[in-house]
Amino acid sequence: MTEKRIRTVAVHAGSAPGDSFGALSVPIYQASLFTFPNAEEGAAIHEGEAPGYFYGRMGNPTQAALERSMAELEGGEAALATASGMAAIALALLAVLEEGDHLVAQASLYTSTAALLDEIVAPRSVEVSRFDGSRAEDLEAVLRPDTRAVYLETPTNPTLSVVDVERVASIAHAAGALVIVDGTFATPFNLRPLSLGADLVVHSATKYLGGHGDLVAGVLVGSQELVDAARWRMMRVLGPVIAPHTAWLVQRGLRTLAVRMERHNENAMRVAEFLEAHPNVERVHYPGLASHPQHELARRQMRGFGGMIAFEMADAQAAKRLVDSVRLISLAVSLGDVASLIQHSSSMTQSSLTADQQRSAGVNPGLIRLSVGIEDVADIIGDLEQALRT
Ligand code: LCS
Repeated sequence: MTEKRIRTVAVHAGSAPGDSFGALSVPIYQASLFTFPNAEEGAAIHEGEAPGYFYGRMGNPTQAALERSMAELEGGEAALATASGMAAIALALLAVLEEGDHLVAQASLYTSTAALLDEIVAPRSVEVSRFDGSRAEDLEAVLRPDTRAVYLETPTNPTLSVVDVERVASIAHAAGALVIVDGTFATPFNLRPLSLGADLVVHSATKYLGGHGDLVAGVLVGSQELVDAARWRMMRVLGPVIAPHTAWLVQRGLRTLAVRMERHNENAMRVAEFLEAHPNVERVHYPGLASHPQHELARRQMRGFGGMIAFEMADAQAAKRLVDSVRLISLAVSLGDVASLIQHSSSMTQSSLTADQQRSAGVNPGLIRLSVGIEDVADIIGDLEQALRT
């Protein structure tokens, strides 16, 4: 997809169901059920042999508009919107894995995803092996004949490590394994994992896709076959459906995804450069900086480097003092909001990890995660400058 195309797709994708009085914005179908003209048609809709809807857990026209948008933005055949990002991840994994399968997962993952693997997936007879996602060359050694899937996140939460999706996909496919990528930090504006060979992309739409900190949602995108498995085998029995109004809010967020991401990318680059030059900051993790270990890969693989930065202060005390001193930037978890957000990782999003787990995930006591918003970058830098003086 060319530059021009993705900006246009973001604005127009998924619009225009034919019978909505010409409304340019997709209507919110606040309906849990849909009537049938007759028994034969009702049966055909249930069998998936005729287009249409029957019950809100299995789909809704507003949800379908969002799903068409995300499929087009990611370049996938189909999508399934869900009640949260964790629901999308869980449905994707459960749709793909069978008892007795082997799963290879990146060592460093968002904490709740890691907990899903350790506490829900592994105890149900799926063996989980880990590999360092920044070293694609290590993957081959952990793959086995029974490896069903490789699960990745890029860039990673919170340390912004970058995975070579194309290389991982070619190694995984050669061994007969599928590749699932959490693209939350990048969004389809900055990275399109399916075009690099991934089989499924999952997102927390709570973040950049919605973009305004006013909803919780998720989405998975991939082949019709995999998305059908997630919807008909997993959504049907587990039920984490997206509400019609939430689907509408995400769809509205997508309309401005390209302009927001351009500003997030630009602002974060400037903020990362400012932080890297500051004497009180020990280290900055941002894929756009030449000092990032996978900078060249990120340049090759991503349209922009994203709005997320991690940086290290001398210790937990200095980090806490900084997050307590910002005025414009909000002290909060989550990310991808139009407003800038900051958090102290080891005592917040990564607090459920043991000290050892934090260390091996690169979450040092002084680590701060900054979600750079779309405000005037001079004001963001000004706020950090005054907070770093305290
Ligand atoms: N994937 C990534 C990369 C995430 O960062 C999150 C949430 C999820 C999935 C889960 O999505 P949710 O169910 O929340 O929509 N990350 C959060 C974080 O870093 N702080 O608060 C939530």
